[in-house]
Amino acid sequence: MAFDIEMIKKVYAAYPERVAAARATVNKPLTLAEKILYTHLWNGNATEAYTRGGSYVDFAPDRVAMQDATAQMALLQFMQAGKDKVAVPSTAHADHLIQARIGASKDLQEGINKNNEVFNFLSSVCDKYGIGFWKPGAGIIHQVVLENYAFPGGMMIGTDSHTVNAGGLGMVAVGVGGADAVDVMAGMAWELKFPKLIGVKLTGKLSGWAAPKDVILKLAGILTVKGGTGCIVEYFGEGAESLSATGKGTICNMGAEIGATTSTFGYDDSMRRYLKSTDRADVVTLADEVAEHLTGDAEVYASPEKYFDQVIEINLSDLTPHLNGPFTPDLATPVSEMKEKAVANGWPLDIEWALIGSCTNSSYEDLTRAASIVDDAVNKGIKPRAILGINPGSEQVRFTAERDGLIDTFNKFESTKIFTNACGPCIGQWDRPNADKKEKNSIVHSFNRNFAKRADGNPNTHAFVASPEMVAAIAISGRLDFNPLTDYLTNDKGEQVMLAEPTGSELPSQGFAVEDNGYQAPAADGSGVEVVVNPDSKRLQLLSPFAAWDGGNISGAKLLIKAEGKCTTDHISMAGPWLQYRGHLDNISNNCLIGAVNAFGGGINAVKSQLDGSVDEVPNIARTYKAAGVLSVVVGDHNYGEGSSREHAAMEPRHLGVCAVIVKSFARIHETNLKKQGMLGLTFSTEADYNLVQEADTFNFTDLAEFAPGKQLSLDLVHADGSTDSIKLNHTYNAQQIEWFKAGSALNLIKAQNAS
Ligand code: MIC
Ligand code: SF4
Repeated sequence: MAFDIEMIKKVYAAYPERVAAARATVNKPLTLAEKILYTHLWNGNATEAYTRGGSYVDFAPDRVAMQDATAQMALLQFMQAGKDKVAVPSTAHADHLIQARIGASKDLQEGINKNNEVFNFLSSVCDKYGIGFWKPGAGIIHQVVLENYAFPGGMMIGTDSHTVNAGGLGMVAVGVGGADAVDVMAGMAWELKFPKLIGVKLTGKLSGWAAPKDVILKLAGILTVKGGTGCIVEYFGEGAESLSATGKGTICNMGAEIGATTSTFGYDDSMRRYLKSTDRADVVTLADEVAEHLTGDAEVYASPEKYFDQVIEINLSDLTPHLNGPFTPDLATPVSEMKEKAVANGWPLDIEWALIGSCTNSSYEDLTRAASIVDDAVNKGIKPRAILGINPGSEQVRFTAERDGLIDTFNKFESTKIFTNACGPCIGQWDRPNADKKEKNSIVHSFNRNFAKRADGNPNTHAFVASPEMVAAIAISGRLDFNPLTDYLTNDKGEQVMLAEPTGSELPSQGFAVEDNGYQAPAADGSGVEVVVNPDSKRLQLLSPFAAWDGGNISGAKLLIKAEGKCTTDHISMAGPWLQYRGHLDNISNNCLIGAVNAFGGGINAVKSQLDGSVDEVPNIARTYKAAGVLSVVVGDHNYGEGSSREHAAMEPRHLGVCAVIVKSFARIHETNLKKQGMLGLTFSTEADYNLVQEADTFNFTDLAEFAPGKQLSLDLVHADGSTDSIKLNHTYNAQQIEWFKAGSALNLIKAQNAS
């Protein structure tokens, strides 16, 4: 039986009337995304047709999910909101903090020992406020959500950008910062700009080496890391129906890498099969009653160009395996072209490590397809050249894979490492031998992100993203440019052999099994549960409110850093070793912007102080400004804040005295996070004004008192030689968000409202 079935019943019971109201209001056939959005309006039935990419709308998500690295900050904020219990079903998952080193059982125990304080904190906060807790080893948040909580036509938010994975079961699932989660858990509306809609028509059928991953690797190549910003991607067509639910999850998961708000698929038989096999036949029975509403209208899919803002068609029959990277997930290369491209670009061709796992590709089907390649190699007498590392997505997947002999198959390669059911190397939780030597090398993995330093902390590791079956093939060949469709390998008899095409099982033929899934239900009445935060802790710190705006023009603010080029959340607030400080704002602030490239000189983590001309690390300079009572400003390039949902990337600069972040363009979640924390997140009205910003600039806002929706702000850039450039800045703040700025943060406003 599914969790929270009563909630799901209620959602479906409201569907017919709400869809009818939406249809009457919008007055045209509806896409699936619109149906889900309009059935989840905070104010009930639709009374207004919203402008895509324009209207801010209040929604009522059905549930919330958080992972350990973001839940700490989300729950520290929730504890300040003055509520006894969460208002909607919510869960927290211990998955990001466990390091991959030796292998699953040792690593898990070490992870628990090392993070004991944080896990105890999460376990007790969850217990107190009615939140389900998935203990360390239970699995990666998005795999666990897909297996237990996702349901067609539902809406959820999660404090992780890959929450979008649940689109594989037909949800609108959106990654948000912790402050957004706090709103919903506190019983308030969740605000989102009504997204634009991209329709992706999938025709044909995958075959041979092509996998669901290749659909999104190809799409990322077409749309780039910003192409999906502010959009929901809706997949449809006969090709969509031919994909498994977990394959759909993979595609939706990496929608985060094109900046999409989320991605989704219509309810179909693959979802029925997956729901039944994960013990949720009850959800199928309910969903079937409203099945017509859980997919887009036939007219929409027949003439998509009339109903979507953009339509892309991909023929699955033509799709070939891809490798995306290095350093960015949208640099797509068909495997057949890798030889030439790698040589031309000087990418190292030898592969030492090949990693399968992460929330993107750690399903049972993924493991079976990768295992089939290993099995074939073993049968043909081929030994692997690289080490294969595997993180199963959940304990349920791992247990079933073990029962079905898949783990034994992987272990037929002596060097294979089976790591914990956790994020592991995907987020730098990997004690890779010799990574500190910083040698230039390539790795290949089935994850979603490959930003510099992400997996092993080495800036010279070139990481390439591929399907699990391609990762297995590359592990065997040890070559980045290996094309299994054309290339031969030499076996132990000296013969030239080719690897057979992958085969796999969508679902385990004997069903899933698990002994202990790692779930901890919260106390029925948590009022007696005490949550302790040791004041001397290095890892947890209760929050103190940020100061409210004083009503004046911000003036005399100094440039902290002008970041050049890609500046993702990994550059702003690195993960890996820093994950341990995610519950301690002051300590984690020591990683603020340490990965960003300084536009003046190209250095990393070295900026000049305007107080005394010294050059020091970014957080140190920020702290000296703060100590001197001087505000500071961060300037950035395009798609600033791409990647993670981590609100630390907004809270750290805020904590260190940065008042404004001015960039060419923002990634969605990060822009909202800045607003929530009471910062000014602004964009140059003329992109080239970025070039006017000089190293020793002082920033004077001149009309902040007139801060209003849709009205530009004016800024004087005073240069060191005394000259001034006056520029205009755009913003997307609505009236409510301006109140957050005025109050010092959205949380300050909630607290004030609760107190009154
Ligand atoms: C990631 O993949 O970058 C993370 C780690 O899962 C983040 C969340 C975080 O930083 O804790 C994400 O994607 O939101
Ligand atoms: Fe974890 Fe990686 Fe997925 Fe983020 S992308 S949730 S770090 S597995």
